[in-house]
Amino acid sequence: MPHPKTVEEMIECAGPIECELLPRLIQVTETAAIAAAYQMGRGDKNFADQVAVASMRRMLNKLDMKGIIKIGEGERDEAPMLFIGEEVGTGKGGLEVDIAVDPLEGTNLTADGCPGSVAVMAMAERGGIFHGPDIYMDKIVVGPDVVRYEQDHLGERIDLDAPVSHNLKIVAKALGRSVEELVVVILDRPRHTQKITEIREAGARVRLVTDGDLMPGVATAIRGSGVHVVMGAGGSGEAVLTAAAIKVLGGKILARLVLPTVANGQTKDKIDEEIEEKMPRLEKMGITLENLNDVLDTNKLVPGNDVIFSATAVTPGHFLHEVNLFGSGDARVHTISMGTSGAVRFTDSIYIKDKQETPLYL
Ligand code: VTB
Ligand code: MG
Ligand code: MG
Repeated sequence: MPHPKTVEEMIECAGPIECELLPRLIQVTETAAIAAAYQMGRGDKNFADQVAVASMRRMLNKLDMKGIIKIGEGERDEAPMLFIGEEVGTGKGGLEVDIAVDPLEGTNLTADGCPGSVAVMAMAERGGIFHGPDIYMDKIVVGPDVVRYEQDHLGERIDLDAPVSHNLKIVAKALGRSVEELVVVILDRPRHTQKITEIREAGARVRLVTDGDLMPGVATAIRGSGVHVVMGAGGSGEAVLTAAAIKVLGGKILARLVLPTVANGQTKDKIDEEIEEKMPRLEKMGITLENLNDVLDTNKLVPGNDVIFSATAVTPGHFLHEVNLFGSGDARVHTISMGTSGAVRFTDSIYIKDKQETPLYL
């Protein structure tokens, strides 16, 4: 797409999904986040998830589109709703969209009242979102400065298979700082012990998170968020959702599917068992033992040209405020949303039913 010269031209560039569905998408993540926020700190992660899923599904089914869930809550038999393959929307209008959802990313974080949970979703035209299995993806996520640096310095590239120190040196140079000044976010899991050691030995600082490596990935593309790189194996759905935002914001994600038994260092027997159990299903999605290890870049994860993304915080995030509840269901919510045209919005929405009862606060 040629670079538009003015904001007016930019708005003209927006595709039909961005024009028609982005304003609605914001409401979908907002309402799911509000539903989840009522369950914050109650120690019941499944119920918190359930109310977010139900809310998201109700809202999605009001939208004029033919939507198919490509990244969802799991397979039809294990997930009662928003399962992979579920059709959503009224079916009216001409829009055929692929959808990636994580109605409550960070269920434990919500149940414990800890920072980092969001309701999040992306859409693109049919075929625009990677249709992959719900296993892990190992990944590295960096912001747009790194992409520009790579373009200007041929041969210096982020590489999923390169030593951690190689990648961190490139990020440091791209950001005009030293490796010691970088912050790398990674899930605190035994499977990452080696990688965490390598990051520390390379000199960078580590921010371990108990859950939620999706929004830190988005944060790499936002200066001032305090996150420069995300590494490690997390959910594949989370990686695809990260890719949707990163595609719009101009950063870069490299990812590779990993079987949970492999990621978590199980014995060969356990790995073989998982291969036998999972491969038939994966092969239906075009994933074989030969291509399982391929590196997928941003465009492979989200090939769409009319991509939209929205995430509303439930609990406080790196750059979003938590949901505030005040007075019989009234709420204030903070969302980041964006579309391929390049329009990125931070919306601070206040829903008040009775203006006499609930005054507006700054
Ligand atoms: C990952 C991560 C997510 O859950 O999927 C994680 O990407 C589950 O990992 O952000 P484990 O199987 O190691 O627990 C999240 O942290 C939250 O959905
Ligand atoms: Mg989920
Ligand atoms: Mg999740």
